[in-house]
Amino acid sequence: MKYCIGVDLGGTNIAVGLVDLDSKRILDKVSIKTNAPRPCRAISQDIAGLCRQLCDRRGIKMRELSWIGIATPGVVKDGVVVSASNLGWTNEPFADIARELTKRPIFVANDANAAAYAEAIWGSGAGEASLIAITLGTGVGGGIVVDGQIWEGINGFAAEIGHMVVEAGGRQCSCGRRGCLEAYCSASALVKETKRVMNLYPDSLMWRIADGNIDKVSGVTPFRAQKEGDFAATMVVADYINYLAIGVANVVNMFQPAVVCIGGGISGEGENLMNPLRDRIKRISFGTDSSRIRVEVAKYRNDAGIIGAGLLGMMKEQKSMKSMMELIIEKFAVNGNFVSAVPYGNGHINDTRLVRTKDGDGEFHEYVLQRINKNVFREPAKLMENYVRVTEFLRKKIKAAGGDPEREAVNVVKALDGKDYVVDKNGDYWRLILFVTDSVCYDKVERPEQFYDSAVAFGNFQYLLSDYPADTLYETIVNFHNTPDRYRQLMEAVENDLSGRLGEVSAEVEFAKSREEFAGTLERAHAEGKLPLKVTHNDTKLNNVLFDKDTGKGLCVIDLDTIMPGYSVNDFGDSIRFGATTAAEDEADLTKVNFDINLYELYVKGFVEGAKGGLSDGELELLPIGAIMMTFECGMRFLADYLNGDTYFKTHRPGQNLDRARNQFKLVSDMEAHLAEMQAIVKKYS
Ligand code: GN1
Ligand code: MG
Repeated sequence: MKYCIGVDLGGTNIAVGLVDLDSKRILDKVSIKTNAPRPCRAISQDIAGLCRQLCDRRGIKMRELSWIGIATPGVVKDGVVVSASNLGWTNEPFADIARELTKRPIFVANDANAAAYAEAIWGSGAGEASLIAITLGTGVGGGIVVDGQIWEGINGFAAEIGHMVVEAGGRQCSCGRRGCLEAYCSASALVKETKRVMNLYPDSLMWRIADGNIDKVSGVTPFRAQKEGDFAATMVVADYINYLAIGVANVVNMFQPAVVCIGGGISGEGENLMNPLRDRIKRISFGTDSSRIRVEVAKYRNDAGIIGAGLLGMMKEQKSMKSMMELIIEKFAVNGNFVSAVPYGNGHINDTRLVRTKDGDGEFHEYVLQRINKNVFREPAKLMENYVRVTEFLRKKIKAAGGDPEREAVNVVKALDGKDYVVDKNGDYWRLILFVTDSVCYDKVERPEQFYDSAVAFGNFQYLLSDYPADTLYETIVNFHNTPDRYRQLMEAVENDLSGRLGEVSAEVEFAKSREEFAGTLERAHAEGKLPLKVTHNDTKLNNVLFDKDTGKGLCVIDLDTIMPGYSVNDFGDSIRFGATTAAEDEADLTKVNFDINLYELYVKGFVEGAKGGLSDGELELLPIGAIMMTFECGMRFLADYLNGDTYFKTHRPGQNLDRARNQFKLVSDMEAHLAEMQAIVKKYS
């Protein structure tokens, strides 16, 4: 285990968290009042005391801490707080004092910069070479991280993005100048502008939302009224987004960062804010290729300070991401030299990049590079052994059947040392596969035939593997689709309530509890001999099938990490939960989420055909239950992850796992109501 401590020192509270650097989580935290102004030594003593308290509580020694990182308000340069008006400090050698009191390596940074660092390393910019964070709070904060390093500027007070002028001679800013982004886009500016407009529009819905009391206006007020179509609110929001877009576009034009991350209270508006913002930025930024720059909601909210501070010790280890990619690609037997690596696909687990190389003749070659998530797959070397054996097996069968193994199977590129992967200096495993040229994958069914094709592909995949020696397969995730065990894990998450979110999800927890008995249906059928274990894929989402760009036909099944002994009906079911629906997996508006029985029927037809008679009567009968089971299980997994603080599935916005869970549970209810029809459809095709 690798631990460190992150300290979020604020004008009001000192929050201290014990961070587990392996599982990327805060294990425990404490906080006390700052009682500023107080001398740096007094505050440092409190911090040292809190660190000891946390270590004691978790039974670890202070000297086991890799380091302590501190996020503080004010200007920081080389561990010295040059000035911090909130704390009443000037030129305090904070790092030296804290080091003396804790005997641990100390790193100090400005709080906005630390929050940006949290996003850059573990948040929305993880794995990217550069990130710029903009925090929309009481003020507008900023942070720039390039190649794993915070840009502090020569005086230590970069990056005051909030004090970039977006309107010459515009609104008065608290800094004494006019027209700063902060005067338009901070939460306080938004509230002030909302009130001004409300006074001009006494009929505006915003009055009702604020209970007729102007003092009750918050940053949420105009956004809520705008959603209802209120005219005055629509103006306020459009204005707000316009100025924010100008600010972001300026940043994008200057830096071209891989990610711009928007945090702070207002970012809680989520896609309601982000979609129009992205549109506007696209329209007003320079040049044509800003499309690769991701504008995302921050992953961390209240914990950004603790996590960012905790990660400060990694600054030394973090080298340029690009050169890191280059170093990894050089170790594989690729054609030519590294050109680029850009994020690719929408997987929730591994980090995936599309890599281009260029050979001596100037020809480009494309590959897919993946960092295997060690948190999820405990033994990547064994996983890769499965992966290569299965792909070799499939290639032979495809060739024998007259197919094209280059395009219809996954092709692993070996490392120069003969291994099937490269291990980097952090101990992370990387694998490289050939990119299937002219192929695409889909996150949502766009044409019904696609779904049918994917069914044939997954059915056939099972058929091809039906004589694969199952006992030689290493189990990459134990109890992966053991639904009763997933239920148990959810109850454990409920019990621990690590993130303090239990209060929000009581309805969902009840939903799961009332289906505890159901959760064991497939295990019971297996015990009764009705449902055999087979070699299955176990992650049969539509976006795990590649389609031919030209013909539109299903080409190749990908994402082979979870090939293990399992139930055929679960492979069927996982596809249904993801594809036979009218909305994306994380659609938050449940009125848009409905089970689509026509798509279900198409899938049944394709899957049964693809399996070429390989499904027994018992399996066929249980297909509809498999669909409900996988949807229910996946919902429980999302819910458990939400309760655990979003440590398993990647998230791109706050509350995403909860939305995913609710979405899946909505589908479960729909399917339960259609069970008889679902069964009749299976009969029709068997
Ligand atoms: C994960 O890696 P990806 O995105 O294909 C998960 C599946 C879930 C799915 C939910 C190893 O799949 O089990 O069903 O997210 N994979 C693993 O979308 O946990
Ligand atoms: Mg995938």
